[in-house]
Amino acid sequence: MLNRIKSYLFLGLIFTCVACGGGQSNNNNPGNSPTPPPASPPPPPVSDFDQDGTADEVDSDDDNDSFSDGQDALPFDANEWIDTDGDGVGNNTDTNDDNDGIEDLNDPYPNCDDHVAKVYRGNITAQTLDILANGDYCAIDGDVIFQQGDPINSLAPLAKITQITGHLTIGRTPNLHSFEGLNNLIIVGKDLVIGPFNTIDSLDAFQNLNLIQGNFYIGKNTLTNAGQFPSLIYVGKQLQIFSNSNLTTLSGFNRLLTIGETMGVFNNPHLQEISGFNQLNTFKGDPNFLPFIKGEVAIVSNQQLTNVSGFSQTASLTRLNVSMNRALIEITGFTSLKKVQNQLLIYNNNLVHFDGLGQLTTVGGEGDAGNGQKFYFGKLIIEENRQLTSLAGLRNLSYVGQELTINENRSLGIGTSIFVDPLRGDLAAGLATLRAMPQFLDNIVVGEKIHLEDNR
Ligand SMILES: [Ca+2]
Ligand SMILES: [Ca+2]
Ligand SMILES: [Ca+2]
Ligand SMILES: [Ca+2]
Repeated sequence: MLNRIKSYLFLGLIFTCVACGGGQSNNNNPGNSPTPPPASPPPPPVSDFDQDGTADEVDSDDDNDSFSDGQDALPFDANEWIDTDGDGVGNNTDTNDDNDGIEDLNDPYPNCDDHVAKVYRGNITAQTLDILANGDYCAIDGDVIFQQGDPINSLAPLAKITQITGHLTIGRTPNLHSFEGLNNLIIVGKDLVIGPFNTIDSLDAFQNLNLIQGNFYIGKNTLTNAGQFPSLIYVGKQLQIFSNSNLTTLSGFNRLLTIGETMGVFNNPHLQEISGFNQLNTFKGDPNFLPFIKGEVAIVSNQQLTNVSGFSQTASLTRLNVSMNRALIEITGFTSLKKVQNQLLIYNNNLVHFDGLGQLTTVGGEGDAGNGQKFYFGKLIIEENRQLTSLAGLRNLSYVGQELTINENRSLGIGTSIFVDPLRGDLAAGLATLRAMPQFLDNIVVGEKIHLEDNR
């Protein structure tokens, strides 16, 4: 190959000379015009695995799965990033992550091969943390709790821990400046509580956290972004993000599939944007409490929040509550939401529109109360959104079980008032009026109560 390159260079030199005038006499000899130089060899094709326009050679995340190549066990497989046993099969595909002979489903410590390392049995506190540094442990059967002024300054002794069966609580530890040390944590068996903190500004160390079987609370911290959690697929109970004074962005959580109970984002005074949560499609709920199953998203009192986007796969919820976000001008997310079982409440925001909800067809339902009587449940309440000019977010709404209230949205331009409740009004007449209004579908059905007033 080298010789061929040399010969191209040689030929190139000759033809350069001809072109630059050294062969001037040849101009008088049209029969001796120079032959064109051979085409230079085509450049080797540039490999761009994830087709993001950045060549692999300079792309820091070749498969664009949000795990940088250095952190990614399988940097050319967007579905895999951890390979606990290093057998070349990523944990999401591998049915025995630690290759200990026990399948993951039957393995109480699926990422901890007890032939190689041990399970520490007992609770870990600031006083006992050093035990981990001196033993070869990969899991903790107990709680890990650092709080109330514990003097710890490093979580490095936890660096090999993949699983904590109990609670993990870290807050009020004034000497701790990083969560580095939790980088291999994959499973928390009970609650994960992060905060209060004013010494830590990144949650990046939780990059491999996959399952939280209890509640997940991020509260009273000075973080600017409480998002990311690129591995997290499951939160067994609640996810609550609250009172984080510097939080401006809540993004990420894009592999989160399931929240067992409710999700709340409230009292984050500088939060401007909520996005992400784009795989979240299941709120596990509790079949014993039908129809009031759990499964609520509440976004409340975030004073600088301007948009809620994301949640693009959430098809049904028990409750959606977007209230008292005084800067919130639009809801562009929830674009797959078809049904709200118990209550859709959009109250006292600065909303101009909530067009993202345009797939919503149903709020609530009805049941048989006996004696041929029905009972109705489910409320849609859109109230005191003083800048609201459009109800286009309700363009596919066809059914509200119990109550439809659209009230005191003073830029909405609906002059008509209707007040029908089960005791006072004529529901059929109210519905006829409602259906005749241009903003509503002609066939909307409301089971019990209609309240439209003061939407000037
Ligand atoms: Ca690329
Ligand atoms: Ca990657
Ligand atoms: Ca593996
Ligand atoms: Ca195993």
